Amino acid sequence: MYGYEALIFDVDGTLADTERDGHRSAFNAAFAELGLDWAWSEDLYYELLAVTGGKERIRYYVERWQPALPQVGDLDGLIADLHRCKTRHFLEMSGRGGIPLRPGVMRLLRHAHAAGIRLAIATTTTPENVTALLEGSADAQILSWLEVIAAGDIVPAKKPAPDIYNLVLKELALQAPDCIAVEDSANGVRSALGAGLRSLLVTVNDYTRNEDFTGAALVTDGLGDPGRPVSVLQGVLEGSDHIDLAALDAMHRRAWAEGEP
Ligand code: XBP
Ligand code: MG
Repeated sequence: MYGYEALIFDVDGTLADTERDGHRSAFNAAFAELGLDWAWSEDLYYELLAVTGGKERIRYYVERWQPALPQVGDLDGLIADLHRCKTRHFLEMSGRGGIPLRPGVMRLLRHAHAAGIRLAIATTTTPENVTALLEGSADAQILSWLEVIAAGDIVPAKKPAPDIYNLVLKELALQAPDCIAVEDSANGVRSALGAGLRSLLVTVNDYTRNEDFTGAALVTDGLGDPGRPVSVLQGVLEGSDHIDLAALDAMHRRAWAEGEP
């Protein structure tokens, strides 16, 4: 029926707008709880998003904005404590449904599952965050549809390294031409392309809209819905005015046809 067998979704920024009011708020709550006068504004957090992984992001912040801190002892321990605290805050927020899925996500997941398209997650975030987000904001049965949830520290190198997508392909026992990746950020694009996933949809958000998506097959402002057409920022949208299984099939065929000698 379709020329692809699996959809591989990123989480933060793709399934839901988790960063500005989710993760950023959780980081700030952790800083306050541990007695630090750090506060990540929306603008500062935009700069910090250049680094994926919450622990890595804290370390980047310390190195750039709190250079005197490492002299006061166990920095690794402090980062670990802060991140555990931050994750607890994020789980409380997302687990109670505080972070809704983006428009079209439930529709696309349901239709893909019904059509026998295999589903997987490739994310930098902590695995528990994925479970809490989907249980809190969607049909918890989605978790049973996801064959693979590859998340966080399960790989040695986080996005933009390709490790997490290579792991998902291995776990699915599929090749890159069998799959479509859905991302939101330049780091995610580089990770997917690095794993050979040419068939790559990017649904931008406020934080990522102006990033470089060179190599992505299609860039839109979201998945849209029937009666809620998407804006196309890069590439060609065929077969529909929003992202559905047929539009993804047209994108997939074009992505792999263009690459042929
Ligand atoms: C986004 C990330 C994550 C989150 C924070 O992941 O880089 O680090 O910002 O989550 P993706 P953690 O876009 O790949 O879903 O603090 O758990 O890392
Ligand atoms: Mg993302």
